[in-house]
Amino acid sequence: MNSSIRNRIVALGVVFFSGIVLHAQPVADKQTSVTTSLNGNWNVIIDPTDIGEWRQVWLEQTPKNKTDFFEYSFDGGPTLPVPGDFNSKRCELKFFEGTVWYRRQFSFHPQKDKRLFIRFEAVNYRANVYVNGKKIGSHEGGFTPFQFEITADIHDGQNTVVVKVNNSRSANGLPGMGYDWLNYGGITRDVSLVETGNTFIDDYTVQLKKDAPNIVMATLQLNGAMKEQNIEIKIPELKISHRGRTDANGSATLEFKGAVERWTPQQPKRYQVILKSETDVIIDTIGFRNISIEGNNVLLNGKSIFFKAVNIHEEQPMKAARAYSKEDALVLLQAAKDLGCNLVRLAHYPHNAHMVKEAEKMGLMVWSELPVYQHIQFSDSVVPQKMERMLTEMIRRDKNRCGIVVWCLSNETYPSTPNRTNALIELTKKCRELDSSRLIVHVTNSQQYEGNTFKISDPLYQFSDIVALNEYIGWYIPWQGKPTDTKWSIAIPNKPVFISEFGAEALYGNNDLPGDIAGNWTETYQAQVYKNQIEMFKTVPNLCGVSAWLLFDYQSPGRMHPTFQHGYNRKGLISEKGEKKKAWYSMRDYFTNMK
Ligand code: GCB
Repeated sequence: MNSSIRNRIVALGVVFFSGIVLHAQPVADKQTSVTTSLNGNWNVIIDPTDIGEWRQVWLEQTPKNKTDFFEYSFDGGPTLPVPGDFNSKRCELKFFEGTVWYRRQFSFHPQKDKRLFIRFEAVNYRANVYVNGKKIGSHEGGFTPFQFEITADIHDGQNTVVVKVNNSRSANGLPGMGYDWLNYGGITRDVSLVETGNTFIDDYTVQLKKDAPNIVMATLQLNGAMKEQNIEIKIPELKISHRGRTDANGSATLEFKGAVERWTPQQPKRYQVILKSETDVIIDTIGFRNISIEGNNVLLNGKSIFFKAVNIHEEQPMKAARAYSKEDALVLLQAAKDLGCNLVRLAHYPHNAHMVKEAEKMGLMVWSELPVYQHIQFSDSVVPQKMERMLTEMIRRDKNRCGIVVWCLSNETYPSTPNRTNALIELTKKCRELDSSRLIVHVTNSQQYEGNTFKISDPLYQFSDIVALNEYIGWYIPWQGKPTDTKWSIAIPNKPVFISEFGAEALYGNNDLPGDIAGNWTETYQAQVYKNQIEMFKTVPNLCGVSAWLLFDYQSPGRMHPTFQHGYNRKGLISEKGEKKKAWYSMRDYFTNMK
């Protein structure tokens, strides 16, 4: 079920929930879905030895006889807020990687001819879900939504959901064992109950046909017994109303003319779109745009565009916590806007839906990425399956968000890892099958930099719409000549080139030590790296954009220098307290002085 919209039709009908009565008015007919939030404080059991599995804590047993006892209980223990990571909430969990059991009780009155789903916007990393003592399902992957139907498992009255959350790393996980950010675990995004009619609109796509400025393509998929229905798509502002009928599989594809004003960073125009079947109604806010490659250029709505970008981790720097809310999104995105950006690279996993929606509203293009990061065990047969599932979940959630212009499928994987290139080529094909309307990109760091020349020949670039590379010249690798004399030898010379990461570390306010020594972590050193990089950009053939690494300093336990890092990756242009470093000004000037 597509979430974005159902959240907009929240609180329709009357739902009794945890003693709270939510009043609601159906938008259209009575079968329209009703979403009830399960956010709030959940009881938890912290289980560092993973013994809760053996004790079957989801059964929530309590003594019946005088001689009975059970060595666990949710009652009387701590609570944790949902949504939210657990690491930032209790000091003993700061670096915890293991199991936490969450429990929520709620009261519910099922209605005849309705179906009920429990939906999680994200749980990092593994989730086993139990309703009223019965295992409903499990999910792996920390950054994409999932749901289970619980129509047959719900009671009239009091109900309980227990979720076993485990954020331990595993060699065949995505990401795998090693990554440069804090592994925030927990029920990190919203949880809701979604009540639908027997047959409902489960999925839909509304977008411009590739390369056509005024032809709208729409698909609609019903879920339920009444597969064949009359459907209608309306864009009231344009007085568009287009009718069709779903087939025996509950699917329909429509194509119609629409003189839409296209979405741009300057005018992020979006329209109310209404999708109706005989049993359901969806209302969404959708923008329309075309993104394509022509020769060495990236075109937005047929015009060449330069990506002025910054990388962002999903961390609220001032709270030192996983970002999850609209307010958190606005803090991060406004900072990107202030820097002069027109695109945000949401590194290195799909961020929450608020980030994507708010960026779109503000006129920021979005680069959305899978957590296929560095050390992935591509030769383990389960890894390609996990990649494909995460890809499907990422696209399904966000395919109607026109702000997303790039699906990035991997970051810095190594050509020498067994089965890497083959597995990523297959993933690229799958992505094109699911959505060929956006740019599909792989980021690599496999180039050689010798004698002031970059040599780029990763085989993956043949399958990527742009050549996207991370390079840290001036920081991890010293300059080997004047930045303006840099030479490029690119094995695939006819594609746009994007510098997806560059940068250096600096501790904000650290300006007294000599500024020409990397190990002093000064703002001056970082700013010089930026100035040199900006000079070097002039030498890059077919440059279609650059993305600084990164916006804010962020927590990364592997960054262990006690004076300068203290558990933070200090490559931020802004400190975790919101202070702008010298390099910020260089980058802002570069972006704002550009035509
Ligand atoms: C990279 C990675 C990024 C790291 C960054 C760094 O190349 O893509 O995740 O955090 O370098 O700071 O070293």
